[in-house]
Amino acid sequence: MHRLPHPAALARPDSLPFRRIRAACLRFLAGCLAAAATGPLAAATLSVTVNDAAGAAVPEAVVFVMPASGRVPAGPPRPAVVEQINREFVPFVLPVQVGASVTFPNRDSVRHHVYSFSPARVFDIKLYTGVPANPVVFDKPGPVVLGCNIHDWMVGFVYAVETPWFGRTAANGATSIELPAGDYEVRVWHPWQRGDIARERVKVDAAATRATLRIDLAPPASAQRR
Ligand SMILES: [Cu+2]
Repeated sequence: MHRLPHPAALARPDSLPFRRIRAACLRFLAGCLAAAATGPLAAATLSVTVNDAAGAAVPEAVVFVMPASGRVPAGPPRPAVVEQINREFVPFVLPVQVGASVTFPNRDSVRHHVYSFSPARVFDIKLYTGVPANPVVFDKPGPVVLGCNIHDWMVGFVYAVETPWFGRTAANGATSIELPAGDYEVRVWHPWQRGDIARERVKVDAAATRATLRIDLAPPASAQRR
């Protein structure tokens, strides 16, 4: 037999109705705090499109964003991977934050010998299959050209940037970067670009912000990838 709670029970702090009301109030307060957070440091999305001089989409461009304040948040860079698949580097271009570890797993049945002579990072992973024991740490900013001693046509790039906010353009020339609202300079790097890095100042607000940058490309004669 069910009994209704005595009216006095409703007023007790540990009664079920009271706990429900308290929980609803706490949810409301949490919502208010979240709404108050949409100030200058709210998360925002910056969508960047990269075109060439003829207006065509440029895939595999590195887009990175430097804060006008010069301050980037502390924290460990994300580790990354450059695979070797069908005797090619995948991805062709990899952006990383300075200090990031990159592993170079060989997914082929043949051996590769990955190396770089670039000033930003000289290294050499001698003939290997599978996953090398030690990652390579990219501790200086700038471009690093990857090659393979066995397969002359294999070429790839790691580009180390001094910011955690970066992306690589997809086939449509676009990438999106999540970052706090604020003032930034957007920069674009591509291995085939002519001239200096493309730059543009943008103000990113809580709504989606868009920027389109144009770069001049000069693909090398050997750009025909296998
Ligand atoms: Cu190789």
